[in-house]
Amino acid sequence: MDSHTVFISLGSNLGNREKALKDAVNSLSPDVTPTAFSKIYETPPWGYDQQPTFLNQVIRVKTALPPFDLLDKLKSIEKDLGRRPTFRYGPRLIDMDILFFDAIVISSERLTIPHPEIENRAFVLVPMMDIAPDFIHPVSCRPITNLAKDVSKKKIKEYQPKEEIGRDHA
Ligand code: A4P
Ligand code: MG
Repeated sequence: MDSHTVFISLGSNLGNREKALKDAVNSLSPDVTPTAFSKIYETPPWGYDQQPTFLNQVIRVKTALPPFDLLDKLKSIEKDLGRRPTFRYGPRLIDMDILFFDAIVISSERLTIPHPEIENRAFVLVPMMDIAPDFIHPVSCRPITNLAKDVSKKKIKEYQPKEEIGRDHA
């Protein structure tokens, strides 16, 4: 079976945000295997600013699922974790977006790959820098390091996971 390399962005700004990211990652198996994790970042809301700050993370995964099956899997995880429909760019318990899928380009109503807003989102580019700075955007042909130069990183703060802090002091 073909194994694909995929980058997925995780975001949460409601409830226990750190737990939501962790639960999302733990729900991926057995079809989807995480192979790299960025740090977690606290980021100001983008697109609609009257809402709480987000935690964001990007993970690299391996999977044999084709793109639309992976999308269905991510949407069903969002639902299982209790995400309720809100509005575009609005608050959410968990959001899982496919950023890149190998070097595939898809433009359909249900799925656009690469994700169309990557170039405008520091909350995606900063975590991508942690795990794949040399990855080349298959449409613009620019590496992540180069794309990251064009966004303001001022308000993107590294987040200290609370569970790790708890363990350190146990
Ligand atoms: N869809 C198309 N392409 C993709 C893709 N590459 N990955 C479709 C995932 N889904 C994709 O998504 C709506 C539909 O997009 C899906 O049903 C799928 O068929 P959704 O997640 O249900 O709705 P949404 O998230 O409200 O809309 P949208 O336009 O996807 O919003 P975004 O782009 O996800 O933005 N600010 C910060 N700081 N951090 C964030 O994480 N997130 C958002 C949401 C806004 N502001 C944010 C953050
Ligand atoms: Mg989304």
